[in-house]
Amino acid sequence: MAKAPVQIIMGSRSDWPVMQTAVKPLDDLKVPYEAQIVSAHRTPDRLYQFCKASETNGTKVIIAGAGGSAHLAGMAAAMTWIPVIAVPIPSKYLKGVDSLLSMVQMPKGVAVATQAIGEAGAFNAGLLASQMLALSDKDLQARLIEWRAEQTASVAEDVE
Ligand code: RP5
Repeated sequence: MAKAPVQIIMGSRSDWPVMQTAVKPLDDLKVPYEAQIVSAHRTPDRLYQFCKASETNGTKVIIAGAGGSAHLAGMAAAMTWIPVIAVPIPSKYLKGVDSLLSMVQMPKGVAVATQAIGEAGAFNAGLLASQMLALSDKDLQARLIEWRAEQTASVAEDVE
């Protein structure tokens, strides 16, 4: 069955409050997505099935959010040629620096597009996914250009 072009995965339901922020730009830009829990260490078989299926089911980009020793994005990127955008989830003790370093320090040969820690990173992940799809979708490209113009127009010059 054909899937939405943007597939959002996260290691735990506890990641959803942060990962929901990725949905905002996707909704604004009318980009279809689906979200589910896939854990690299708790549900490795689910991750394998998800990655293998992604190569033939219409998935265009994967957004992966995880916290702690966050191997979800790297493992996903290792198992599919579909591009993977990573969102480091803030963690209890190390505040997401552990998640960030786990994601951003990928060894040469498997690419992961790591974003900032937390909500800003999740939002930008949705935005980046939209920009990637806009390369081959003129209507989305137009919506993206308009969205950027509105953002620019919303920034006041005055401090008060
Ligand atoms: C990671 O462990 C998840 O991505 C989550 O950020 C973290 C904690 O998970 P829970 O203990 O809240 O399920 O796998």
